[in-house]
Amino acid sequence: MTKVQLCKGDITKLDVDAIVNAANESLLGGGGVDGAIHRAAGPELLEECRTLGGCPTGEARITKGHRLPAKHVIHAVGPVWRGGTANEDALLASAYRHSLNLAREHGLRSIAFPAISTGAYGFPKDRAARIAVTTVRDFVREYPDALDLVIFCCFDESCIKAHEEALSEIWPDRDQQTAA
Ligand code: AR6
Repeated sequence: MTKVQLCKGDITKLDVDAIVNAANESLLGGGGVDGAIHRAAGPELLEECRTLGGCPTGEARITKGHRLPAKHVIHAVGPVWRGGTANEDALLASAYRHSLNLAREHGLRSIAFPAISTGAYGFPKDRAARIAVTTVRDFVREYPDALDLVIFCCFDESCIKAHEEALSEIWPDRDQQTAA
């Protein structure tokens, strides 16, 4: 059974097998959660990212966690919001799905997601939360033994609220774990 946890705070502090980064196609760092992850992981992360040659929108790449408590970073590239008619929903779902598949392929048991695309990339938070929750739910139903824990890590109250609503609407029968 995969437990699902919603937590508020800084994803760089989480001691899990992988934290997911909301990266851009260059994979060479940026602001927001990407900046925070690179600062906390140290320059070795950027060095490793340079070897990857970027990543298309809707996909993800895995690196080590370097100086982070997390063992790995999964760098997912979500879409820039362009009003909803540029395949944004499918691309966001794909970024989550690729991240979950990478975790499974590497035998990782715990993963924490930030709210990909909802900062600099402007994706509406409620809509993004519903896509995040649906994609994780579908993965967990398909691979119930792959993961022990999935964390949705929110940085602010509006993100928490969006995920709480999405979770109770879309995945009421999930295995919940209360925040530590
Ligand atoms: N821990 C958890 N969540 C965080 C943290 C943190 N330390 N810091 C910010 N957030 P954003 P995007 C939340 O802008 O929209 C970068 O420059 C934030 O509140 O980080 O996917 C990249 O290099 C928001 O809810 O990512 C790209 O160029 C969420 O993380 C671009 O921004 C995502 O906000 C990607 O934009």
